[in-house]
Amino acid sequence: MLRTELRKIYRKIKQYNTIVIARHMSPDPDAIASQTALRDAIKLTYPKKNVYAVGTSVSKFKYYGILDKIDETTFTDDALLIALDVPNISRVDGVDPSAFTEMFKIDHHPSEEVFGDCDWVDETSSSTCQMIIEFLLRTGMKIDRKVAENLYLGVVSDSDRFLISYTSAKTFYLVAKLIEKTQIDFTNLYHYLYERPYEEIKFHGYLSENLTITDNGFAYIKITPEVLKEYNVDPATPSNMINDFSNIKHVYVWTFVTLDEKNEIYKVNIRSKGPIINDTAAKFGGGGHKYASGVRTHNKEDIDQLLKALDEDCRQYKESLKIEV
Ligand SMILES: [Mn+2]
Repeated sequence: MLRTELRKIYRKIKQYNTIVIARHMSPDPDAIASQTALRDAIKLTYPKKNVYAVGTSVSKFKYYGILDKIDETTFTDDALLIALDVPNISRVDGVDPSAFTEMFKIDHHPSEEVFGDCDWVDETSSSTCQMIIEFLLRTGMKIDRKVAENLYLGVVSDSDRFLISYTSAKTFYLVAKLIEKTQIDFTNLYHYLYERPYEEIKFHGYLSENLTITDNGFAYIKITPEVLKEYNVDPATPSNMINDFSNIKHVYVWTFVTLDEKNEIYKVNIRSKGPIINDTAAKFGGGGHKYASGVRTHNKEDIDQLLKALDEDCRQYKESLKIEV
C-alpha cells in the first residue's frame, strides 16, 4: 500500500503530459541529482511524456545530467511543476510558478510555505534524493543505473557520507535496496563528489588558518571578494566546504560569511553541533534545518548582529552543558 502523499504524487505524474522539475537556487548535488533522477525516471517509465529539469546549469555538476531550457509561457498543455529540495517558492530557480496548472514540492527542509495539495515534506529524511528513492521504489517506477548513481550521490552528499544526524536506518535501508536493484558500483563514484582543484584545497587551508573562534565556542570567518579572487574560487565554494569544519573541538557553531560581489549579497552558511540555529537564522530572513542553516542579506549591519546572536546561542548552549554536569 502506498502512503497517501506518495499515491497523490504518483497520480499527478500519471495525469500530466508536461512536467517540469525545478529546485532551489545555488543548487547542491542533492538538488540537481534529485531533479535529473526524477526527470529521467519519469521518462523511462512514461516515454511519451514531456519532462524537463530546469534551472541554472552549474558546470561542476554536469555529471548529473544536462538541464533543459524551456519557456513555460509557451506551453499549450496543462503543465505540472514539481519543486525539489526547496521550502519556499521564492527560492525556486529558473521557472515562473504562475505559468503552471498545478504545483507541489518534495522536500526535507522544515516547511515554510505550502506549494500545493500534493506537497510531501519529510524533515526526518537525510536528503531529497532519499525521498525520491523511496518514491521510485514504492511506486515501482523504472530506475536505470544512471538514475541510481545520481540518487546515491545526492544522499551521500547531503548526509555528508552518512555522518549527519538525519541519517537513519531508513536511509541505509533505501540505499541498500537501490544498490541491490541496480548493482551500481558505488565505491567508484566518490571522486565526483570529493575531487577538487588544487586552488580549492589551498582555499580550504586559508579558511582553517583564518577562522576566528570565540570563548563561547563560535567560529566564523568573513570571506572577501579579494580572497575569492586570490584563490580563484567562486562565491559558492565556501558553502561546499562548511561541513568539513565539523570536527573542531569546543566549537559548537561555525559560520562562513561570503560577500558575493556580483549579486551584491552576503551569503551566510551556518552549521551547529549543539545549539539550534535555524530560529536565529530566521530572525535575519534565513532558514534551513535545526543544525544547518543559511541567511542571505544585502545588509552589512545584519551580518554583525547575526554573528553576535550566534555567539550568544553558543554561550547559552555552553551554560546549559555546565548545568547538566
Ligand atoms: Mn537537500
